Amino acid sequence: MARLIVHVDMDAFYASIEVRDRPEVADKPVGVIATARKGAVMTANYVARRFGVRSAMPVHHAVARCPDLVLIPQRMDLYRAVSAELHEVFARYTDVIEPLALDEAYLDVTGEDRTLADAESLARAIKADILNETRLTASAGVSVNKFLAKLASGMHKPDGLTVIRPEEVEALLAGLPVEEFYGVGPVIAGKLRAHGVRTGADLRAQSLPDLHAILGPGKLAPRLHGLARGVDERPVEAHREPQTIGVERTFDRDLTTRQALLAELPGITAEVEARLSKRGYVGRTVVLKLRYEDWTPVTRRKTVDRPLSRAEDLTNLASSLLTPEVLAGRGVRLLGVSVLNLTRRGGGRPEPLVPS
Ligand code: TTP
Ligand code: MG
Repeated sequence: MARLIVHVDMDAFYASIEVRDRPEVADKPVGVIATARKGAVMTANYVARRFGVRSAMPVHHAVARCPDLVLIPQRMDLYRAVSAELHEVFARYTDVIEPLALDEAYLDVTGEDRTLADAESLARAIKADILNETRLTASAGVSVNKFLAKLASGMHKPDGLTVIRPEEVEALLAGLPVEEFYGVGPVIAGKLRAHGVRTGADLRAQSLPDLHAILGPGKLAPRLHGLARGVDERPVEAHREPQTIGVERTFDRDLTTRQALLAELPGITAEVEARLSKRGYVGRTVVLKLRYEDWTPVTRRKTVDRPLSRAEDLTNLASSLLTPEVLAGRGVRLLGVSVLNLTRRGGGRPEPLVPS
């Protein structure tokens, strides 16, 4: 039975929600920003994208490109709530849902006697439900594996519905830059390009030993050898374990003393404890994260022998990481504590499907 995968990705997610709730900006370029003064644009609506405004662009660059840009501070709780509504829709169509982000998920809709055309109909129905219930548009991609489904969902944004059929794969991948293949970041792309491998067609021309020679002995060579042929066996993982659970707090002003930062820690770690407990995890590594006044991040971590989850323990560890050397005499805009190396607490409740 061939697998049938749908990838759903909301269009300009945060910005679309803000525009939905403010009809007066519907035709204007809109960017959503973090509340910190010197943040970057989190995302922009498609009107703003025509001016070149992009996610992660510093606000002043965005405004230079698009002087009429309407800047709206983020409302993360609202985006989480909308994400939960999306997951209610998904759950009507399949139990096998892998969230990738608040606005993005893979759905495995494989079924006895089901064809790609059936999966396309399901994707159309999912998009219609989402539009009815949230007044937002999604783009969906439908194909026989995760790589191709995700590629498809990005092909006709916004409000796209794209099917990639096995017979179309070779022609479609031939012209694709290597960066677009799953797992190829800037470093890997550099290695490939240094060997003249720039496109999907170049990639497909490499034998597995060729790829091993370029990329080393690991799993990457066989993975790319498969992807170049449209093969991707990764399952849709409905209960993927979270890598990290944590809380960050952005301040309205710079905190300049260690004392002031220490005073913020208990509130943050109490929330981390609540999140760990709700999701049923404990962890062995505590990460302290700061952003200085210019938004440069710095992190420090410590791993202990026995898993932790209590706020008091997290506060103690985080305090010990908050050294004068880390503070460097600078103002701090953001403070965060997260826990990694997570394991399930004995008898903990299962992981919810919606990421937090
Ligand atoms: P994306 O799905 O990457 O982007 P998008 O939904 O805004 O636009 P589209 O999918 O139509 O291209 O990310 C989802 C949300 O995640 C996005 O609305 C805002 C947030 N986000 C950031 O905060 N910072 C980032 O750098 C990116 C890429 C996204
Ligand atoms: Mg999106």
